[in-house]
Amino acid sequence: MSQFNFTTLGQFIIERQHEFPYAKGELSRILRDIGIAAKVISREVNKAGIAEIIGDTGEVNVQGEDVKKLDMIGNEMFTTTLSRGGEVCAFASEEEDDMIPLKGTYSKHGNYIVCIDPLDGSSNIDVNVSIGTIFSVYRRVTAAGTEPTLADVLQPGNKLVAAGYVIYGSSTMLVYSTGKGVNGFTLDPSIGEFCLSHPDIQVPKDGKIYSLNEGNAADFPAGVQQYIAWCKDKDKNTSRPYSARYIGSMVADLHRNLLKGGIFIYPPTSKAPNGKLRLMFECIPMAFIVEQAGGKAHTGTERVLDVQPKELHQRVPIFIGSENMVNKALGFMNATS
Ligand code: AHM
Ligand code: MG
Repeated sequence: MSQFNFTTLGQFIIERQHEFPYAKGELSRILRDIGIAAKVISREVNKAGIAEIIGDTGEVNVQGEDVKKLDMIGNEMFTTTLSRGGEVCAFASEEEDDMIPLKGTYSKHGNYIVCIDPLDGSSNIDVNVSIGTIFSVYRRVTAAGTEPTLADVLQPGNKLVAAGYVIYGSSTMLVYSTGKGVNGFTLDPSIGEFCLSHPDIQVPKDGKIYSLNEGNAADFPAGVQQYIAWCKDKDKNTSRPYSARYIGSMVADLHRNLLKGGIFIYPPTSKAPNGKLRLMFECIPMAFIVEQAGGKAHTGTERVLDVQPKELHQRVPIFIGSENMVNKALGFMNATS
């Protein structure tokens, strides 16, 4: 490919607008705004060490302003950007207890809801390891022009109109889907644009990587313990033993598995029967992306995208990634339940 022959995220969104469920340009503008917010967060992530924005809040900088943690910066960036547009009437964030009706001039008339985990993998922020942003977009169910309610947000994943993530890794990438496959864009810092680098991502049906926090194995259900033992068994025919890879950032672990094939599990544990990860902010959007790429995402009892959310910060266990690997793990779960 010539160095001048590239497609930016903005160009791609416009080219694909006709594929959107409601092709009025509103969703295109939301995706564009998310792309802009992601660039600003990427800049902040890159200078985190020198700008003293890791560590706790409550500090005051030399200008007398509060020093904000990166996750709060991410949160504010999205609220501000999405309020300005007028397509989004409400915003829900892993960083906020409640849903936030947006207060922009036109927000009430917006048809869309955006859910965000502004900076996922928080334990990795301070140690320069990959982190991410996860987003999802729903169409509101209450009438435009009225005050949005929790019913607008608490929709199952099978009602999503778009979802994606941004990974702040060795490069910054934005990966998203509007329900017509998955495409990945790499931020070219020299021109400040996300450029199409991974068109039509397909997750391999099989893989050789398993990712889970094995330190908690004693608290895992018998099915997960047996599946891990199976992953470690030697068998040339099935390329075992598999490799264990666990970054501790869901976005980074899943991004790798999406490209190379693999399974990511955050299982129920005896201490946390619903696992750790949030349905609305982490599991649903990532399940949407993985399914759109030909993979599978399950809670152990049902398809993640079919779970009817009951509360904003609900948690669910998750088995997600290459279809055959997820089926194998679920087989162990079923055999022991
Ligand atoms: P966070 O939202 O506080 O960052 O937590 C979510 C993260 C995921 O990115 C990651 O997969 C998981 O927590 C790791 O949890 P654990 O440290 O229990 O393995
Ligand atoms: Mg998170």
